Amino acid sequence: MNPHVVTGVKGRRVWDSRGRPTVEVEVDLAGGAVGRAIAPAGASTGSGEAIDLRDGGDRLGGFDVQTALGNVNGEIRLCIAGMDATDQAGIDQALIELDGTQNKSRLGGNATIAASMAVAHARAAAAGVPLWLYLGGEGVCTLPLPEIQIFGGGAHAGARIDIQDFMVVMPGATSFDEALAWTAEVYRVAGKMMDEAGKLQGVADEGGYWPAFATNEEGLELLVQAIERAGLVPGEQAAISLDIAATEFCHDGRYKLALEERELDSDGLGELLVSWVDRYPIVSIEDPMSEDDAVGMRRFTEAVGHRVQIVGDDFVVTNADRIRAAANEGACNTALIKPNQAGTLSETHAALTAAREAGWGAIVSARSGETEDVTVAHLAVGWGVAQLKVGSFARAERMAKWNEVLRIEEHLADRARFVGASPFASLVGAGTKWI
Ligand code: 2PG
Ligand code: MG
Repeated sequence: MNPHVVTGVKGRRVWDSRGRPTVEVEVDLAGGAVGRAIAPAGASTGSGEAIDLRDGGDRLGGFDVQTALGNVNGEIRLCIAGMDATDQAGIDQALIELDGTQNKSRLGGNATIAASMAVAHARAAAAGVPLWLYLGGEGVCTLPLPEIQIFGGGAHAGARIDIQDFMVVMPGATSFDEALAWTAEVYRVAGKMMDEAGKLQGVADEGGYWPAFATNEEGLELLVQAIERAGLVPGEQAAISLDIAATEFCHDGRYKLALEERELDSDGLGELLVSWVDRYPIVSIEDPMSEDDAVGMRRFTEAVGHRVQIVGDDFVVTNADRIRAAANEGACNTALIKPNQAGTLSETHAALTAAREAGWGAIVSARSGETEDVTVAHLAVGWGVAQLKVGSFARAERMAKWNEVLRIEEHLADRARFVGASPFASLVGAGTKWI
């Protein structure tokens, strides 16, 4: 018998970093190989994402996943049992057809992505190699630039500050290991500075500091100081990356910065962000405008897309068609790639391909609700994606991913190629030394 035939599919309820239920799927193959994967969950979600199917009601805050698990252990098991796990595209297509909706709302994107990723892990296990090596083959050698959160805000910190992610990247580092060590220092120093200033209120959803800033810009100032006090040169060794997650504070076309008691229109928000790009070493801005504000996104990209990476998250939701449409309109120049937004691995890869064909950059990303599952680290390396975003530099669900890439870098040894500043190579005039 073909050892790659799926013989077992089991869904179980496990728990994520917010203490909420989530879906784990285990797939058995005839030859004895087993693959396992867990669905993550977002907090600031785009309306076009695959649906994270929850039971509703009062129990567990309505977050239980018994319906999704029932789908895994029922229909999904019946559908993919007997299929060949080496045919990921065929299995994913079967899941898409079985679901039959545009957004996986019937089976649940959480059920389908966990099943799809578990299949991939099972076939890699059958080949006796880790997933990254299975996906990329022996030629794989690229280690991504980590994008690491220092302060958390928005939906990840009770909307205490409006901007969601204040992150750092280390384009001046020469290895993934060095990028992490530099980030560790910035994270430590920033925490100390916040504590001394009486501005530290614990950690947010993704492990970044939960700040008590008076303005959003204070986060940028503190970040630059922390980079300097960590002994790094801002704009040369280290730079800033922001996820504005603007959908979260956009109401009826107006952007409400609650912290500063200011309300801006699309142009006003654009001008504010451009003024930050002018004054701080920012290389990347994600979701600068709301998911509905295509005009704002296009105008902002037109204004500074040559100076900073403009990342679509809610705006393109890891969807190949949306990425193509955005690219045609000149909105964004980089796609955030989150497997659970798509709902299957094949659709995730199709989104990545669409981004590459459009000449865009790409960032593989985890979600704010995470677990010990490290699939995204394997996807970033295996698919040769130049950037990886998994939250901050604390909490095991984040560190598990960073540590996994370290192991891969060690395995690759002399063959390892850290991307460094190359994701920003085409940007000009951002006031940073390497571009
Ligand atoms: C994002 C992610 C990760 P969430 O907006 O990019 O920071 O958050 O998973 O809540 O969508
Ligand atoms: Mg985002």
